[in-house]
Amino acid sequence: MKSLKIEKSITLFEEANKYLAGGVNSPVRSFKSVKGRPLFIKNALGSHIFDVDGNEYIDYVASWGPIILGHAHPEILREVKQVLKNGTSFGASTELEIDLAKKIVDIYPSIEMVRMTSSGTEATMSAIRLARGYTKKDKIIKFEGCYHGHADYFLVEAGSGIATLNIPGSAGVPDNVIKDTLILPFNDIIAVKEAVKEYNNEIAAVILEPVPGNMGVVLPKDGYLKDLREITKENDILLIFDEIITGLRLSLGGAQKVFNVIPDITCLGKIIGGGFPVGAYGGSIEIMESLAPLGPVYQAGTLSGNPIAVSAGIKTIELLSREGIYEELEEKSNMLERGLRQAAESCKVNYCINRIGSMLTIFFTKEEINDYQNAKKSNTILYSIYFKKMLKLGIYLAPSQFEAMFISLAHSKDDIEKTIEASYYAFKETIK
Ligand code: HOZ
Repeated sequence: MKSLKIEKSITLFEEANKYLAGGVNSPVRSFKSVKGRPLFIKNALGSHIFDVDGNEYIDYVASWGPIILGHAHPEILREVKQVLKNGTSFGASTELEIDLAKKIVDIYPSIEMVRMTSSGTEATMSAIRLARGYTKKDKIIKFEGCYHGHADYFLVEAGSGIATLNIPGSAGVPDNVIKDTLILPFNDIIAVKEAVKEYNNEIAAVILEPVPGNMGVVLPKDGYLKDLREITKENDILLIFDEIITGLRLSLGGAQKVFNVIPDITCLGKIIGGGFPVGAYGGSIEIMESLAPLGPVYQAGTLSGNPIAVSAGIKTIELLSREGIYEELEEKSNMLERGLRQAAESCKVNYCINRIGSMLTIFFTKEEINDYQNAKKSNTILYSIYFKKMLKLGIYLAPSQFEAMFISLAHSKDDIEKTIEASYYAFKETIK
C-alpha cells in the first residue's frame, strides 16, 4: 500500500501548534488517541473531503454529525448566499427565527416553544439551568459516557474527547460545581430508581443522549427510555433528551419519535444549523416561560438565532422532509453495516457493531456494548491501526473509538462498496 503523503498537513500542524493550543480548536480533532497527526482540510463536496495535500477521502465524520445532506449541498449554498446579501448578524429579531422555531415545534411533539443558541454546549447548559430554575431543585442525573458539551457540571465520566483522551474529567472544575451531578451507568434502570429514592425531592433533571453517540454508538435497552420517562414523571423530575446528534438524524423527530418517548426538554444542534454553528432547546410553554424576559431564568447570546445558521437549518429541514429520505439513509447504512460485518467475520476480528439509522460504531471487542464500562473494553490500539489503514485507503473515520460514523444522503453505493472493500484490507492488517 502506498503511504499517505500529508507533508502540507504536517507543516501546517507545526505552524498551528505555535498559535493554537495543541494546534487545534477542539481536542477530538487532534488525532492524539490514534497517535497520528491531524489532516488539514481544504474543501469538501458531497460525501468526499479533500486535504491540503490533495488527498481525497470518503468522509464519515460529517463534521461530527451535521452534514446529513452531504457537503456543500447546492440548495443550502443557494439559500445561504441569498440571506448573506442582507447582512450577517443583527443581534435583533428576524422573521427567519420564527420560521425555524415553527418547523421545530411542528416536528417535535415535546416542543411547544424554542430558544436558539449558537452551540450544543450552550443548549444543554441552558436546559439544565432552566430545569433547575423551573423545579427549584439543584441535583441532576447524567450517565457515564454521555457527552453534553463542556459545561463544568457535565465534565465527569463524559464521552467524546474526555473518553478519547481517557481522562475522568477536566481540571478547572471545582468539586463544588459537580457535587450536584449524580453519575450513573447508562441502561441501568435500577441505578436510577435507587438514586431517585436516595435523593428524594432534590433532583431537578435527568439528562441523557437517548441514543449515545459519544461513547461510540450505544443503543438504549428495550423499555429503558420509557422507564426513565415514568420514573421522572412520578417524581417531578424533568427528563431532558440531548438530541444534538440524534435530532433529525434518526428521524425528522429524532430519537424521541423513534422510541415514542416524550421528554420535557429537548436539546438540538448540529443538523438544525445545516453545517453552521447552532444550538436550540425547547419544551412545553409552561417550562419555557421560566426563561427571561418572561421568567427568572436568564440565558442570552449575541449570535443566537443567527440568520445564516437559521436559513441553512430551515432549508435542511425542508430537504429532509421529502418522501423516502430516511428510508434511503437506512438502506445505505444497512448496506454498510452488513458489509462491515462480513469483512470483520471473514478476517476473524473480534468486533461489535452498534448501529441505529445512519449512526454506526465498530468496537474492537466481541462483547456486547451497552454502556460506557463495556465500551471502554474495546481495544483502542486496534482501532487506531484500523483508522490509519482506512485513512491510507481514502476513508476518513473519526479519529477516536468513542465516536460515530455518520452516513449521509450523499454517500453513494459505490462509496459504501469502496469502504467495505477497504475494511477487508484494513481488518486483515489490523489483526496481523
Ligand atoms: N460531539 C462532538 C463529538 N462527538 C463534538 C466534536 C468536538 O468536540 O469537536
